[in-house]
Amino acid sequence: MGQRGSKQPEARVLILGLDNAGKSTLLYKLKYNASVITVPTIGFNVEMLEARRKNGRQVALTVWDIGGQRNMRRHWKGFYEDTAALVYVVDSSDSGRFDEARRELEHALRSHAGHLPGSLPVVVLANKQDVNGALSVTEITERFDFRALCSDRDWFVQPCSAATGFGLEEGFRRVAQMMKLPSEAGAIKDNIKETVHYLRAKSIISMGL
Ligand code: G3D
Ligand code: MG
Repeated sequence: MGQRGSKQPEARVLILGLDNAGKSTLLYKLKYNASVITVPTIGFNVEMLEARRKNGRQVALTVWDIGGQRNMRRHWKGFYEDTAALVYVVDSSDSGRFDEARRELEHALRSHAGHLPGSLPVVVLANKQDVNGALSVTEITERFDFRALCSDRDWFVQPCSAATGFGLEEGFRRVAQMMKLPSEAGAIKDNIKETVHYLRAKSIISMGL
């Protein structure tokens, strides 16, 4: 494998989901093990995380958390390239928005313009499990009918709570295990530059948290 063989593998992970699903809260809980006060993400947040693969090797994940408001969703496709796994966050306590959440996931997986590759693994994070009345993984799996939605992809539904941290590491370990690593090391960094360039061109700026 030459010199690059010893380099820690890198991969890009995309977090999508409706606004208020808990995407930013879980990203910062994982990164800093801290509960942060979030504001709706205008644009995106990006952080590096580490996760372990089945073979014991660490993988460096560049995790993109994209704003989920209605007017941001049309920009989701600007982030699809070179993504190794999709994390789709659902607010398990807000069943009134399940249809909308399912529709947006379906659109991301199936839309013709710039769709995600058919082999891309999907990990659904059934977030806010700490909330009274939150639906279980079984109920959510039925309501979303992931079997039909994800068809031939590898997919998995992980219960979690960004508030307590429960299930988050398991979820990302699953992500690291399911993804196929890009063959070229360093490709991710180039891709960040390209994406930032795309967003600048479209005048989408990151307000961060
Ligand atoms: P988003 O990035 O998907 O838009 P945020 O969502 O991370 O901004 O979270 C939206 C709201 O949900 C925040 O509350 C946040 O604290 C809350 N939240 C996120 N995850 C959980 C969780 O697991 N459990 C509970 N109980 N709340 C969660 P506010 O009140 O600041 O709007
Ligand atoms: Mg956010």
